[in-house]
Amino acid sequence: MKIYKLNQGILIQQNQSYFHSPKTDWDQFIREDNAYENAKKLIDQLSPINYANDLIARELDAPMQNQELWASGVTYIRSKQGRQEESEKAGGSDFYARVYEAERPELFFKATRLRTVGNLQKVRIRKDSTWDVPEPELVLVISANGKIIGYTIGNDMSSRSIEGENPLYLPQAKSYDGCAAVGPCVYLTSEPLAKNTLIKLNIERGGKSVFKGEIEISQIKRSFEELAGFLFRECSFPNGALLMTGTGIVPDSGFTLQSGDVISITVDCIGTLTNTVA
Ligand code: DO4
Ligand code: MG
Repeated sequence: MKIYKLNQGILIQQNQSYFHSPKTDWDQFIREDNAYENAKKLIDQLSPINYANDLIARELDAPMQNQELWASGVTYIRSKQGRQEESEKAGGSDFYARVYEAERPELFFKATRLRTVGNLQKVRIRKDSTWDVPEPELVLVISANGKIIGYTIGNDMSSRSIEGENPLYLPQAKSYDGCAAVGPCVYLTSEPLAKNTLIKLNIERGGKSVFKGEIEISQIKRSFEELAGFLFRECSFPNGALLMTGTGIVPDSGFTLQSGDVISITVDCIGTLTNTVA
């Protein structure tokens, strides 16, 4: 089942049918452990609509209201390698190897709703950065009690020049206006995702693909429950939280994003998140 956050209320998609609930509050919906069962109950009270595409075109919002967006780091071997390369000169590379193996994962605060955009909106590159990449990531949608209730797609926009200069600059490399995109919807499920679920990235420039990559979520070093468990250890989230699970796709060092690039991230069971670089 897929849930789209609208400017007012939500749209529920079950198979090919859509149901509109204009009064459902996003925070109230996301904070509940039984969001999936609640969505099913809502469907029982509603009639299918035939204007879903129109609603999505006019009203679609990022699937986030008063949730904080957090992110996990160095959860795939490719991220560890990319980070070790970029920080070699600064002498920071050892930290990435250590965090990859450590019991405690790297978790960092990414953004509030203010700095996050939804599907088809513009992500940004910092003006003081010279080397920039998107990070295509599966995002856990977590209830107030710490239960994973669903999944969405995220883009953890990252400045490799700033992070590579000194790992202590991570918050500046990662958090700025337009630094994150999430959407287009939340895939609500009571089952774990299939291990062979693919995260696919395509970057187009002037109508031509300039980078393509894909990774299976089975390649992640840690379980999703472990990441969510660490996040909720000492932080409370009364409206639930979103947690990016890390990137397994890092373009080679010759690649940097440019204004006008179109970034599309696809996870088949969720959809495609598309954003243009401002
Ligand atoms: O260690 C820095 C950030 C890592 C990250 O964002 C990722 O692995 O996805
Ligand atoms: Mg990342």
